[in-house]
Amino acid sequence: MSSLEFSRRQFLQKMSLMTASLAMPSFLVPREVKANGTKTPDEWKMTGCQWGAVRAKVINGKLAEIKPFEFDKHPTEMIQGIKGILYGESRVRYPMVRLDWLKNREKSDRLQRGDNRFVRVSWDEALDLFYQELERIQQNYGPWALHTANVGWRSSGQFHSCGNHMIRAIAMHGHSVGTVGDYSTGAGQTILPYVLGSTEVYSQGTSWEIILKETENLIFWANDPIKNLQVGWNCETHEAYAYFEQLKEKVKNNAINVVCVDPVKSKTQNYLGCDHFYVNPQADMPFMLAIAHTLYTENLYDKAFLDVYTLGFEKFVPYLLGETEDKIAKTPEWAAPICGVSAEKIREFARMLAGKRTQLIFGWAIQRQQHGEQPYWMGAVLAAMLGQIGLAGGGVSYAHHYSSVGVSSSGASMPGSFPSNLDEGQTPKYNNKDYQGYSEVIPVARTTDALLHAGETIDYNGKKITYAPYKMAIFSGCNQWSRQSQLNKMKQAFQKLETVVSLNYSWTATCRFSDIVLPACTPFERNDIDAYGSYSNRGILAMHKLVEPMYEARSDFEIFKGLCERFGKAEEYCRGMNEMEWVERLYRDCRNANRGKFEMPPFEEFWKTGYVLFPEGKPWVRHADFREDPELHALGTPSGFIEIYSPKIASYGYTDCKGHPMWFEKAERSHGGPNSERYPFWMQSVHPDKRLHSQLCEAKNLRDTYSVKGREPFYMNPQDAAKLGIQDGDLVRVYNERGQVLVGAVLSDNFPTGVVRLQEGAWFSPLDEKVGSIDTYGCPNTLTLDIGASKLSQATCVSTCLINVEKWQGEAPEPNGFSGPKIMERA
Ligand SMILES: Nc1nc2c(c(=O)[nH]1)N[C@H]1C(S)=C(S)[C@@H](COP(=O)(O)OP(=O)(O)OC[C@H]3O[C@@H](n4cnc5c(=O)[nH]c(N)nc54)[C@H](O)[C@@H]3O)O[C@H]1N2
Ligand SMILES: Nc1nc2c(c(=O)[nH]1)N[C@H]1C(S)=C(S)[C@@H](COP(=O)(O)OP(=O)(O)OC[C@H]3O[C@@H](n4cnc5c(=O)[nH]c(N)nc54)[C@H](O)[C@@H]3O)O[C@H]1N2
Ligand SMILES: [Mo]
Repeated sequence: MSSLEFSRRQFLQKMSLMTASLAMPSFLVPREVKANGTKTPDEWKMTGCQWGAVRAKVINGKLAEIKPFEFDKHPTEMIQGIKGILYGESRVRYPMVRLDWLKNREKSDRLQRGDNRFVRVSWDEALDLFYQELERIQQNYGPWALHTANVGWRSSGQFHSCGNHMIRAIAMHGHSVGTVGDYSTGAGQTILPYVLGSTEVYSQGTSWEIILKETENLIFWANDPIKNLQVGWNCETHEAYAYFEQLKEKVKNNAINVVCVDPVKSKTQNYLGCDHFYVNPQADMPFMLAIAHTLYTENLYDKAFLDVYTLGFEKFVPYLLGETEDKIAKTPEWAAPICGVSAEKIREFARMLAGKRTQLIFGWAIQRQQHGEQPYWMGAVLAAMLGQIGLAGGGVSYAHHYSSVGVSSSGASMPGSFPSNLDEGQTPKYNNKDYQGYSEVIPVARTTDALLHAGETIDYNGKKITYAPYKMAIFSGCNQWSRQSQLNKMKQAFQKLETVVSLNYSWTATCRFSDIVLPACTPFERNDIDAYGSYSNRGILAMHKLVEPMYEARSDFEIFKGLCERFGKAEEYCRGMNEMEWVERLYRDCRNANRGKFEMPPFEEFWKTGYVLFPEGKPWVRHADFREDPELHALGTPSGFIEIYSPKIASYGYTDCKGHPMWFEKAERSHGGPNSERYPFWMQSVHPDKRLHSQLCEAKNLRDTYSVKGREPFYMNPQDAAKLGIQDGDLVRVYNERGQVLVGAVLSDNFPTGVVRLQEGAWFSPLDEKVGSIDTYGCPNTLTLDIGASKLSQATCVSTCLINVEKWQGEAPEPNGFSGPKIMERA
């Protein structure tokens, strides 16, 4: 029997189990049921989002109930936030224009931006204003003056994916300044192509079946998959959780050694009941170097592997032994005071790694710090020294916490998307490509610096970038005033902007700090199609419109079509097709692509059923082909081998990222590091447990389950709290020289002393528009540091952040972020 047949059979068994144990899919419920007076079959619609596929009950045009799709055995509570988004107070209801901007346009008083005073205008007026601004910018300045900001986590759905609509429509009009990189993995995705030949962070990883079977030491390094697998880039299946159940069982039976290397006892560590290995924040590098030192000096490393598969180990060893400039041997004794782990424990850890089949699995927060490239590079070096890269259940991964990576791929083709680029032969209305010496792109995390240091040139990944002094910016599918660090600095930077346009369905801080705000639909107010499973390619999902667009909301497609109409390019933009024609086209193209491999029903049937599921793929080992034949399957690095030393990076001559992985001190670091006397706590701003970044923060029904006195929870160690007279549930002020937030204390032993947590994505809610005013809900980026990780990646450094905390005294201002704009009469 071929393995494909085998997996098909498994799949069928799985499906029959599923239908036996769960309620029948509603479209199969016979008509008679209706007569019994129970649920009307067509009340339940199928849709999905990054939090999973759902069935939704709609009564009289209103969403009444949400339940997970039967295939999803590990749904997340987040889906209950859908109602909170649709019907919450934060909806953008109408096109809105900032009071003073409406009066004075580009000459408006920009100090008022963020005071949240807006005037309601008609759609026609809003789109005319938007269009006139594009004209003004292209005519008076040129492409360098317009910034089309990098799209963020938008909503899933292949047709309506809003960033594509913005990018294509703006490109129909003229050129602009874009971005490179992303906030998630800026440092990792830049360094790893030099080291392992691909970004690794967005790659399929060794299948969980194989890890469960072969791995003896499973190390979750700076990683919290149980928390982070709740969401996916496309509609999430949550299949990976089934393997975590098995893993938990194995841990219980002592059949595997699982260790979480993390300052904090994570949700994953608590769930698995596995070992927790504490390391000081931002101090993984000294720990890792000392492990390498031990492996080397105790002869526990795989010389043969290094010889055959890697380059440059001999250039790295002198640094390890203290034979280079710094004259410091990277011994466990050297590392211990920095990383907070005793020399003996470091040695034990190194010996443990070397003794068995070891799989290292890194999360991403560890590279969202200053010099964030180093621990990733060093992770590959450690794995190379252990010699197990490409073996079943061994080696290194940088993605198993993300979008069900490790669930093997069905191999089916997934639907394409609405194009973000112009079609062949299409040209913009203004085809001016003269950037006047400014760069066409900026590293995404440097958008604030670009405004404040316009005209300056910086290093970036072997190139030079000259910041364009852009005058107008457009944001869609991202929440710039949530994701970017050091928001008080951004308040200053935004004063340089003449015009800011935002599209959203919720009135985020980004809307508040804009001039023109356009109400977009939620994904629950339009029809779409999505991939089910971002890496597993498990199936294809119909996203049925649940309710009609509320208030005056329009889909991004309709909004940008309306914009393109104003310069005669609407037909070109939409290729003459409407929403359902596009959805059907994307399905049909996908069906054709799968012909002969996977049969798919005709569109009408798919749309009625709501989904197509594909059988599981074959388990797979990452880098196995490279191990088998390193010449035939050479890596994408300059040499084709794993580069422990990179001649290319060394040739850039950067002081903060050199030819091999190294320890660099941070601008600020807790536990005795720089600035820790003044600000004794390291603040981590990890990804939220019950949100997707800032999405769902506005869903009050969900927010009420975790907020403290209406504020974002601030997690800290009980002893630290006791010393400061802080009790669980107290309001506290958290501050540093960059800002201050008002949040609610939650005391927990999961947090060691000196470590606190404020989750990413808490809505920025400054008391007023002035620089420095207190944030009344608690966005961590009010406090984080806005510097580039290094000259190599220029990535975000949100994890390099120290703060202080005190109990709040007296009256507290109400949280002001969720209630939309202050609606004014036209001045
Ligand atoms: N302190 C700190 N900061 C961080 C991080 C951290 O760890 N710590 N992490 C960083 C990371 S990894 C990331 S990925 C970023 C995330 O940053 P973002 O990607 O900006 O985060 P989201 O909150 O998902 O923002 C998406 C926005 O798109 C809107 N939206 C959704 N669907 C649609 C649509 O169909 N049309 C339109 N027009 N709008 C839509 C949503 O309402 C939401 O406001 O944050 C970064 N910032
Ligand atoms: N629920 C939920 N899941 C998500 C998201 C979400 O918003 N909500 N966002 C998705 C996105 S866009 C991304 S980018 C990923 C983010 O994925 P990650 O960046 O991997 O996730 P985080 O939760 O920020 O951090 C993971 C762990 O790293 C630890 N850590 C932080 N700093 C250090 C350090 O210096 N050393 C060590 N050893 N450990 C450290 C933290 O304590 C935490 O347990 O998550 C994805 N999944
Ligand atoms: Mo991310």
